[in-house]
Amino acid sequence: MSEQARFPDGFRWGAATAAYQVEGATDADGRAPSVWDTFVRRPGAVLGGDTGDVAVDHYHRFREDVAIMRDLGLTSYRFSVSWPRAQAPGGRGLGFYDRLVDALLDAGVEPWPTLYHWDLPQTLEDAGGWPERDTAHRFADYAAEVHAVLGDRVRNWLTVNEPWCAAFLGYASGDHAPGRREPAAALRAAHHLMLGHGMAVQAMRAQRPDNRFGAAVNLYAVSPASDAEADVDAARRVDGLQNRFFLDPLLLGRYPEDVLADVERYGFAPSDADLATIRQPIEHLGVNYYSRHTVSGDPDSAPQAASSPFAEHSPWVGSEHVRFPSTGRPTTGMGWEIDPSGLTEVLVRLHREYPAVDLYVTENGAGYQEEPANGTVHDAERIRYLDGHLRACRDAIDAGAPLRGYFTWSLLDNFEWAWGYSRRFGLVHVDYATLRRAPKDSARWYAEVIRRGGPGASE
Ligand code: PNW
Repeated sequence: MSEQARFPDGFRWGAATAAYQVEGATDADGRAPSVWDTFVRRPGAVLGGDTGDVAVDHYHRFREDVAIMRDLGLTSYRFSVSWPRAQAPGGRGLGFYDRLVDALLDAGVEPWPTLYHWDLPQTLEDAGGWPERDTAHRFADYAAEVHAVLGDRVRNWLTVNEPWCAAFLGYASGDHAPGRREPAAALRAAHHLMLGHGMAVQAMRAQRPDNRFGAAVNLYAVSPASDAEADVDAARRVDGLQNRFFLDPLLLGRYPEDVLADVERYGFAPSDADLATIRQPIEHLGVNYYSRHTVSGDPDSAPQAASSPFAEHSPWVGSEHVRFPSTGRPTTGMGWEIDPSGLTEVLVRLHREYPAVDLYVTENGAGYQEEPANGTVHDAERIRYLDGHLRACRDAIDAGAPLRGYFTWSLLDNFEWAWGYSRRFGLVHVDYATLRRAPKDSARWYAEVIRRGGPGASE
């Protein structure tokens, strides 16, 4: 590929996972069930009836996994804390994260916890879940409990992961847990996820003002399928609900007027006091980027399957007629179109249109159905995907975006939500029968990128 793209000194090189996707040990420590433990048992919710009961057993194998990170030369590891595990009786579950953090620090890997990666305690869902305001208060209490234990050793924190997915796949399309299909409730869920973020940052900052806080949002580049008015308006709506509905409250303290108008019939009425809480000063924003949305306003154009193998109900609350026609670009094994230039676009937009915060790509990667050949996964397609997106990061830095680090999704193959174990995102292959880990070609390639400070000339 093209010439060498070196990154600034101090740039963080990481990989990411999430608790329910990797830990397993769902009964250990007196951990109570989360909404995902419940959802995976609903017939037809997850491909193949897969569950996270064992996942890749990271709970028992974390020392081996930390050694892999050290061998790859990762400087940072993004993981999530399971809320029901952390709140297990007697603080036993928090002990796991305490040991994990110490193991990471011993290996010279900076811990980057995310407090909410979709595993709401089932008891809170039974009380109404994220559409209820009380859940935001409970989240802030939980955040303070975790931060009180780990905040002395962990400097960088992320509150919620991808509130768009948690709200609109969880409560509108029903593709993710808790599998509800209630558009008005989904809007309240989105609001309370962001309110929970703001309250959690307040609570943690009160404990340790010097730590660094932020949220991770999933952003897309968005373009209309044509310059027809219906397509341009559909792109505005998708950009509105996917990107600006989260960025504007978090960073500007207001909801976008056009989106409020799009969702008017659902009676969404956030208060100014809540918006002030949501817009806490934050030090960083995590950007999860996978693809570009090309959008059509023509309800007869072909829909592009996105959120689950079963996707039938729209997550696009207030804009249910939007469609995602294929542009013919190559796709990953998820059917998601590959477009690195969209990552540059997203990062540069944040730099130009929003107040300055440090930016981190907190997820970026490619999922495939793949198996080893003679013991190794030769994942040239993943390497090409990652190389292209790292060069896109470099372009964004050249354009002035304050990008400080990059976490690939994922360190290990793992439980891919509604897709079960059928799609693999790892740099490291996991044999699900034996749980044996084996680095793919992409793991060796990434280690070399880190060693050289950027993707090389000789790809
Ligand atoms: C993100 N969609 O999930 C998550 O943060 C990860 O846990 C996940 O494994 C990764 O991306 C790959 O999927 C998403 O349908 C799941 O729009 C679904 C969608 C987007 C992100």
